[in-house]
Amino acid sequence: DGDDGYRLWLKYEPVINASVKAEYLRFTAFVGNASKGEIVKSAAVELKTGLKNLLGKSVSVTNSFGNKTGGIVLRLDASNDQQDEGYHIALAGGNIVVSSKSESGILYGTFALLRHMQMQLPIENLKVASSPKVRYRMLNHWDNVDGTVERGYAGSSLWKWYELPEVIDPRYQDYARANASLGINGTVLNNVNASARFMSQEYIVKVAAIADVMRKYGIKTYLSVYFAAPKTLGGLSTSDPLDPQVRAWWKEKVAQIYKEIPDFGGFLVKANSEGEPGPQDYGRTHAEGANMLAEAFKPYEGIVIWRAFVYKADPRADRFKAAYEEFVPLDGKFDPKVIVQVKNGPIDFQPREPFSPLFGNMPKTPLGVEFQITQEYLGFAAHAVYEAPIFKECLNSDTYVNGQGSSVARVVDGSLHGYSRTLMAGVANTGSDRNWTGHPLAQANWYAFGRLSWDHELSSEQIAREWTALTLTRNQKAAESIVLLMLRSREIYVDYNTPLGLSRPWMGVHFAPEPWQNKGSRPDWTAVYYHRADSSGLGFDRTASGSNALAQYQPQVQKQWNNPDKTPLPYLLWFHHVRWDEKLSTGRTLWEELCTRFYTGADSVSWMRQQWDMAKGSLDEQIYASVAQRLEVQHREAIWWRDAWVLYLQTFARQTVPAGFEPPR
Ligand code: GCW
Repeated sequence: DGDDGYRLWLKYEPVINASVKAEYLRFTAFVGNASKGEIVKSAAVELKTGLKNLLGKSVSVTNSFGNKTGGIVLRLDASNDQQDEGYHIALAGGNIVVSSKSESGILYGTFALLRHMQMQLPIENLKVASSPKVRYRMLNHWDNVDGTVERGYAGSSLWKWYELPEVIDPRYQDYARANASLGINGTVLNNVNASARFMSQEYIVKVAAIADVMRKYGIKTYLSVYFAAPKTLGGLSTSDPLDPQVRAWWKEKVAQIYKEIPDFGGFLVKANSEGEPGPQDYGRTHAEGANMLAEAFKPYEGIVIWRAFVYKADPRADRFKAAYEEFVPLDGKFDPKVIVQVKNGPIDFQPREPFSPLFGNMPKTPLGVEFQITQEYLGFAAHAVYEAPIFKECLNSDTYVNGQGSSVARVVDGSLHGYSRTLMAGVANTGSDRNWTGHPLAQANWYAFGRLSWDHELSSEQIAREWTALTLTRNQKAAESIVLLMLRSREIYVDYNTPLGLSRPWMGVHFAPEPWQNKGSRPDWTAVYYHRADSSGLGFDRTASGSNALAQYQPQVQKQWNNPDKTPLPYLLWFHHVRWDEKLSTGRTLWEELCTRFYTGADSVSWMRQQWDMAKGSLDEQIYASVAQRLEVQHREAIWWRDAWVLYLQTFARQTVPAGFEPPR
């Protein structure tokens, strides 16, 4: 029977390495679990299932293991030197001992042990100590009440609102397992373009039913809120955050939620952004809006996550600068329960962006990072783009706010400014498709996000290797060629899609190339706003002679990017308007370099197809075929992108395609 991808990286396939198997069998006499807690219980069940499949052995779970040896012991241990959710795995007294201060830590340690076994790694000298670097590690679902998913490409929503709360789809639990196995501890169930309906009692009990499942896996449930709900749902005449009645409404609302969901995680808010209501509708600031909600959470553990994704419909403004301009002046004004959630880049999840200049510039406000796992600008579920390099590129960027070494990662993990509430969020790519993510390789992006939210120091390559081994194949050669494909996939995509720092050549559904698009309902919703092609050249001047967005960065960062001759090519057109005939560091002119990227990018998709084919025979046939076919789509569309750009830019550059490249069709 074929593998339909449902089991993700938790396949628990039989261990085939005989000596490793023999070693593992020495520790499968029992699973010892002295705790009555439901999260540890989930860990024990997971071990039982895992060992049964990995080793073909039924293992019993016991509460009284006394001096028994030859088992796996799950132990709560208050003196553990790891953080609350951290864990130790060690060989001790003839057992494998997974210990933590918390139940969640035990669950994470258990999954780490199972991962180790799935990878058939030796157990002798096993000694792991691990703690999460970030406290709130969460998925954001852009799922709507009607079951659609905004920017979702893997079917419809996982949440079946019309059946809840009575019907509990078993898939909720598998979703929770998959997330917990990566260390994800929070999920926002609904779209940030939020329906007020989620604040109704009818929906709160539905949400509570999902939260009951999540809780057993250490995952807290959150909701996105519609800021104008007091008016639209509560019947008040205003939603002004300084109005006492509005404040009372939210307090009651939060209390009502906690009655049903005692461990409710909190709210995520998109306010005064892309038409959503917010405090500015009443002349109030983002801080005043956020603090009102924070006040409602005072009696509880929950938090308020306030998004910084804002920009104005002003044709003369530079959208790049908007979030910084609105939020930096508010630094120090937010309630301690508020985290401001910042997209990795200043614009909007482009295939490549410089890091957002907000990072580092709000030292008194915890800043979380928001990555987009779903491939809105990365070819939907048809193109293979491994995203770990995108996430890492942002996290590794140096903001220089406290001198060299002030990476975005250190802002986000709190070590730079001493935030204790730290957050990494990923916009989910999951849906009702049997394999969760549509494109089989997109599972790796969910996996990579989760692993990095636990430990941002893991490398893209290490994560790709791990995921490939767990999910696709244990054949060394096949794995090598897949990992190489994955690691190069992002640069290839950028080359045929938005090379040299171009951005947003598409509008509307974000599917097709439309660099010529110059009319939209807003001036900043056109493609030409972003790439600025004209007869002299291409690119957005963000130096002092242009929008001067560069001034939002520290001088050392400005130095990297303010001189067009020295700006690394991947960022060139983000910051400079470059003449078509300008010679670049490659020895080619801008026009020649663009053509080279578009053509080699599109050609490289054939290379990807070859890489994939090398793994044929070492993979499940169904998955092999699904990816092979998607790569065919990708190849066709890469050529489409190439030709659209080249033909369009040619009308400005008025030059032919360099020798050696066939003319566009
Ligand atoms: O990228 C844009 C998307 C919108 C999204 C918005 C946001 C949820 O095109 O679909 O809305 O970003 O992040 O709020």
